[in-house]
Amino acid sequence: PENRISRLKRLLNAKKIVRILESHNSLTGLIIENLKVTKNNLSYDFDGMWSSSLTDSLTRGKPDNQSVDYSTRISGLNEILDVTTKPLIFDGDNGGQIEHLSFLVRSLERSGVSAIILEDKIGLKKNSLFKNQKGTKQSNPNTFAKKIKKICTSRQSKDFMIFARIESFILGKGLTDALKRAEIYSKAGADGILIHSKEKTPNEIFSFAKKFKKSKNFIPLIAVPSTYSKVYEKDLIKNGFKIVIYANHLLRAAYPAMEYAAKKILLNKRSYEIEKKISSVNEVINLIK
Ligand code: SPV
Ligand code: MG
Repeated sequence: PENRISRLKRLLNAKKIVRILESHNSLTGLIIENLKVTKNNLSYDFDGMWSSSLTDSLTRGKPDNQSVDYSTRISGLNEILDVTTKPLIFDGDNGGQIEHLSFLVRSLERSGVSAIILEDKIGLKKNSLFKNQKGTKQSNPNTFAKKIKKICTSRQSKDFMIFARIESFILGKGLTDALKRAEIYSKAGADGILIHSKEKTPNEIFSFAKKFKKSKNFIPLIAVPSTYSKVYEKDLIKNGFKIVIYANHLLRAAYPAMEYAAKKILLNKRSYEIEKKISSVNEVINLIK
């Protein structure tokens, strides 16, 4: 676990951008672990995994509102960690009660998780990508800063990181509010800032980055380009981002493919028609040696 925890910090120091992909089970973890592509004689792979509250909930048929508790999520991620070596970033939602945080951090560190991301929202959790954010409330920044401090004092490993996720843009609060929070969270000890957005373009997160880069409290920035998916990593790098998280793509790939196969079998009353679109039995039985 110690080696894996430190690996993310080492990657942050060594790479222009750290590329993270969502993993919701061991098989998806293995894709991230093993996949390499070559383009123009250069080889590319993913640097690590994102344990997403959204896909962890959906795979269990539950909404992304903390119906799936931390124990269940940690037992799932331990299965992923059993068969992989790359670092994992944990989506901690809002962290729950401050009094419970040190136990969460202990469990994550014991498993070898490299970082937790906490979002500055309060009350019943609702996924940030929903259009309607009515009833969603943002925490008082100083109250949220106490959670950051709590994690800093609870962690055993100096390399376990806490990233603060700012939801100001999601809730329509704007740039000034986001920047004020970034200063407070950075001073509280956050190792990085996830500036979240559900716009179609990265304009608002780039305007945030431009201003925050000038601050003496600047810390590395994290982007989650789920809605602004046209953005290239090179543009994120240019704007000061150090981590990109592709937060839900393996689940979004798997679900329509599985539903399509099920539909084909139902329509044809046999499985022959789907054979060419799916892995052969031979491929599947040899997938894990
Ligand atoms: C998740 O993947 O669970 C996230 C990112 O928190 S988002 O779905 O954009 O809220
Ligand atoms: Mg989440």
